[in-house]
Amino acid sequence: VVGLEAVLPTGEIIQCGGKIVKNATGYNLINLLIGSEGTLAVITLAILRLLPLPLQKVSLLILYKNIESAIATVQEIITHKILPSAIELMEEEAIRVAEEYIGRKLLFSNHNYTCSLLIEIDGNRKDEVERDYEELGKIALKKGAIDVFVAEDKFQQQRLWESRRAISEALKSKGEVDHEDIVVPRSKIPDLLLKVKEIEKKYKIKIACYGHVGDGNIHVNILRENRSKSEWKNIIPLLVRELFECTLSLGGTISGEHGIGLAKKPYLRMAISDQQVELMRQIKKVFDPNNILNPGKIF
Ligand code: LAC
Ligand code: ZN
Repeated sequence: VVGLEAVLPTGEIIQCGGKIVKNATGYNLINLLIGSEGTLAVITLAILRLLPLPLQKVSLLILYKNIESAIATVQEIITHKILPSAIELMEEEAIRVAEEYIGRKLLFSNHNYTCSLLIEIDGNRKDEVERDYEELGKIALKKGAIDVFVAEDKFQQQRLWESRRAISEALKSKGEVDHEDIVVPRSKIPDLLLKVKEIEKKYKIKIACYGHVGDGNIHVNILRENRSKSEWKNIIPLLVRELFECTLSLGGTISGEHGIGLAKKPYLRMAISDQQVELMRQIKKVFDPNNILNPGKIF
């Protein structure tokens, strides 16, 4: 985002940035507004810097018997100078629910697997993209993948990504879900997922993970299933706190992309200092002295 027009809660209209690719003029209000969850201003125009679409694109669906092999693959990719445009993790539970939701099986669903990686590689040269996905496939198999499916044509790629995109809605359709959005340094993903598995056992609760493992950002979905509402209400804060403590101790934080809103508000001070919260409160006051934009959110 290189430019914004925004209406302040006090009624003035401000312009930040513009059709320029560089800008170091004063504080970076663009990013402040982008990250403000609608609490500082109403954005009425955004100027985006567009990137040309890559000419070549390939998606790989890789199936694994255990999550450790999937994570080992991710680690190896990161150290191998291959730069996929996406590395997504999908646990079997999440895939199963998505398949049910869209009424169609994912490729390979007759295999016996517990998790998968969906990887996209793009570039402008076919030979380079091919070289990368062949190398990636080799890495995956070396790390214990059951099978690697390469989707070269658009239709197959769309089908794979459609399943991935359906997961969030599909999980919600199954009943109450507590949806977390934690992020850790990419090298800490194995520790984090081990902790999730430990929590799943400890609380005897079903947890389906999926998400942007290539960014260290995992969506942890805790499913209520048949548990009573009152038991659920007691368990969730304990469980979430334990998960967040681990996330923070690994150098991560409690939201990678969804924000704090109301749901994560009780946990904000686990992640940032009182001093920082106070600074943010002051910023909120300067922009919105009457507290009319998304009051009560974040803090
Ligand atoms: C996703 C949304 C929920 O990754 O962030 O599907
Ligand atoms: Zn996401």
